[in-house]
Parts: sequence; C-alpha cells; structure tokens
Amino acid sequence: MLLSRYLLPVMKETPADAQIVSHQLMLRAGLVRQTAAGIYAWLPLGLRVLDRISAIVRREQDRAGAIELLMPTIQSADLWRQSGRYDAYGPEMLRFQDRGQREMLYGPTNEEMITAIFRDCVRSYRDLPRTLYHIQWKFRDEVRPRFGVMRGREFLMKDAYSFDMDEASGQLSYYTQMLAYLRTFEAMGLRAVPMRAATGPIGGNLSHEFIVLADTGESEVYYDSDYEHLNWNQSAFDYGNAQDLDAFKRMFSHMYAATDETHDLRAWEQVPDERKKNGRGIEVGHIFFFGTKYSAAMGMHVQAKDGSLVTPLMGSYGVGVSRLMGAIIEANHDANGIIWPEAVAPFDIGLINLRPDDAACAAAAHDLQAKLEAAGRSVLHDDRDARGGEKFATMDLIGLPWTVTIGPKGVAARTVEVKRRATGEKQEVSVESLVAGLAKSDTMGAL
Ligand code: P5A
Repeated sequence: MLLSRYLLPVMKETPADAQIVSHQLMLRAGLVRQTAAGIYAWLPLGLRVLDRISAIVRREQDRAGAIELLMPTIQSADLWRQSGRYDAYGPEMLRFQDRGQREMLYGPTNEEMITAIFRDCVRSYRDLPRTLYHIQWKFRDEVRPRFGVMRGREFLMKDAYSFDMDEASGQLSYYTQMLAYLRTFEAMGLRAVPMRAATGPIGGNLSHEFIVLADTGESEVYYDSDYEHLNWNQSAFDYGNAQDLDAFKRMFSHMYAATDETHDLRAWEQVPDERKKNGRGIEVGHIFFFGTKYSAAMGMHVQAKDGSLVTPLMGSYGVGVSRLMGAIIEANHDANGIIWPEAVAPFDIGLINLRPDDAACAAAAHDLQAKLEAAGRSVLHDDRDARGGEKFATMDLIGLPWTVTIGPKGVAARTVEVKRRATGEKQEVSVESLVAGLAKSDTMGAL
C-alpha cells in the first residue's frame, strides 16, 4: 500500500475531548472518527485492525467447535415480548417503528433471536449440543458513552450461544468457551483473567468476566499471579479434555480472580499469599450460563432419546471486538504512540523512503515493497514527499511492528535500516538477507 494514495489522517496534537490514552491514540493515528456520540466510523487503518481482531476471535471460536452464522442488527419487538425482556430492558434499547408502524429495535444482544431460530430448526436430541456464534454490530444507548470505542453506543461484539440437553453438558459448553476466550486474548498479546461476575440483565448464576490487565482499566481485580505466566495454547490445556467436565474444572480450579478480596472468599483462600496480586483491568468479554431462562420462556422443546420433551439449557458468550482495540492500545503503547502486537497490527511493515524524489531510492523502495509483499508481508510504503522526521513520527504513532528505511546511502550499499517498534532496536541489514530471512520465517524477529 502506498501511503501517498491512502487515507491516513494523523494528528500531532492530543484531542482535548479524549480522556484516556487509547482513545487519544486511536484518533491521532487515524484509526477512527467519531460521527455522533458513541458512534464511530472505522477509517482504513482501523478497519484493518478490527478485521484482524475478528479473525482471531473467529479462528478460536471455530477451533472450539462453535459454528458461525449471521443474524441481523434489526429485530422485532415481538421477539423480545416472548422472553419478557422488551419492557425489562429499559432506555438502553434503541426502539423505533417501520413504515407499517411495527415496533422494531436495534439489537443490543441476540439471546431471543437465536433461541427462536434454534427452536424453529431443531426437534431432536441428535441436534444438540450446539454452539452458534456471530460477529455483528450492536447498539446500546449508554447513558454515558465514553473512552471512545471502549464504551460506544454502536459496537462490534462476538456473541455465541450454546444449547445443551443437560446441566453437565451445558457446563462443558461453558468451560469450552472459557478456554477459547483465554486463547483468543492470549493470541492478541493480552493477559486476561476470568473473574466470577454478576449476571445483570442477561440472567443465570454462573458467569465470568474477562479482564485485560492494564493500569488505566476501570475495574479493580484481585487475581492469582499464575495468570501472568500461563500459556493457554500449551497441550496441557486441550479441548480433548472437554470430554470430561472434571478435567476441565481442574484446569481452572487452582486459579481465582475476584472484584475484591472478600468476593468468592473460599476460593481465594486457596491461593498462596505470594501469588495474590491486585491491579486494574478492562472487561473485554463476559460469559453466562443461564439454563432454561430463554428456552422455557420461548417454548423451546426437543425430543430426548427416551421420547420425552426436554427444554434445552443455554449459555451466552460475548467478546467486545471493537472494545478490544482500545484495550490492546491501553496495554501496548509508549510516549510516541501505539505498539501493535504483531498478531493484530494493521500492516506488518512500514517502509520509509527518505528520498522519493531520487530515482534510485524510489526504484529500490518500490522493488523492496514488491519483494516483501511477495514474501507474504503487508507493507505500508511511505512514498510521500515529506521530511524524514515526519515519516518516522508517523510510523511510531501508528505503531507498525517493523519499520524499514531506505535512503541514498543504503541504496548505494544495498542495505536498509530495520527498526523494531517494541524495543526501538535498529539494525543495518542487506536487502538480500532481509528478503531471504522473511521468506524462511514467520516473524521478523528471526532477523
Ligand atoms: C453475552 C453475549 C452480553 O451481551 N449476550 C450475548 C451477553 N454480555 S455483555 O457483557 O453485556 O457484553 C459482552 C461484551 O461486549 C462488550 N461491550 C461493549 N463494548 C463497547 N461498548 C459498549 N457499550 C459495550 N457493552 C458491552 C464488553 O466487552 C462485554 O464484555
């Protein structure tokens, strides 16, 4: 991608209306633009990150056996009257009428809709268990939308819904999603702790919030320091264990996290003092097991093996996809800008040509861009007619993992400077070794 033909409206000044660093950086780095209170347009660079976050969420959902579908954003009030939540939901729900005066709403969540779909599609125990998910925009008319995409009114959520024949199977679905969440956040370079939580308007009595540790977070969290060191992708944690609920529970049982030291005290007492930590964090996910709350209210039955009719048990599982972008930035930035983890960066490499007016430099830069792209790397090539200092500052602000700089001296020697954003380390390398190294390895870190 040539920056001279891209849309990247970066700002030098910190916008006065943005209170937290992630919101400031998202505006300054040209990721989003506010179009109304709590509503944002995703600019090209921001959309690339949002797509990469969604892709990781999708990959981990698929790996955990969940099945993707897509439900609409607009729902009918009648659907919500079936569960009794139409009146209960209150002013957070955006309600309106269509031209036939039918009452409609912009979905804040999809428990009712998925229950109706599943109820109408499925008759037999053979069709259960199932977990279905989608990644779709939601609207909640929050009283105080703030902190940019962290608490928006329109926001992107991954919401999954599980249907099971009995309690044990339902809990298995719940813990399967719990593991999928820990893997999802880890894959984005985040440390997240699952914390027992209240269920609010979703319902049920088994619920966890996932809190990303960040000093600027809104929630206080007391947690077991083991969470900082775990690798949820190691084989000790495996969906194979999911055949056995006890094995699954053991996987999580020695670690606890809570909103305060007294909450879930019995559990917390099992954590040795030296592992007890507290800090701040951001809620990026929330999972619920609420049994028959919606399936019973909406008249859903499936036939069991013995011919009897059973009301399936359900859970719902949310990830704040757009909020995650804010959380990732809160956890990964410095005074100069964002430091994207490689897994979600909008481009892998920023390529700076210091002298686009010089024919040899321009030819070398275009040639290197083509070679890097052929090796499977995404490249944002700053070919603009601008000062070097401005180009470096832009790259630091937008936080691409690697910057490769081409200038007249290097062109003569066939070398480039490679800088790693996370550490600031710089290295002179030959163009050949850069390209050969990239062809061999997944990460530039191998250089
Ligand atoms: C779970 C999936 C639910 O809605 N129903 C479907 C359940 N849970 S939740 O906790 O209310 O939301 C899930 C996640 O969505 C994010 N989120 C938000 N992100 C940005 N702006 C908002 N206003 C907002 N509200 C919720 C959070 O990450 C939350 O964990």
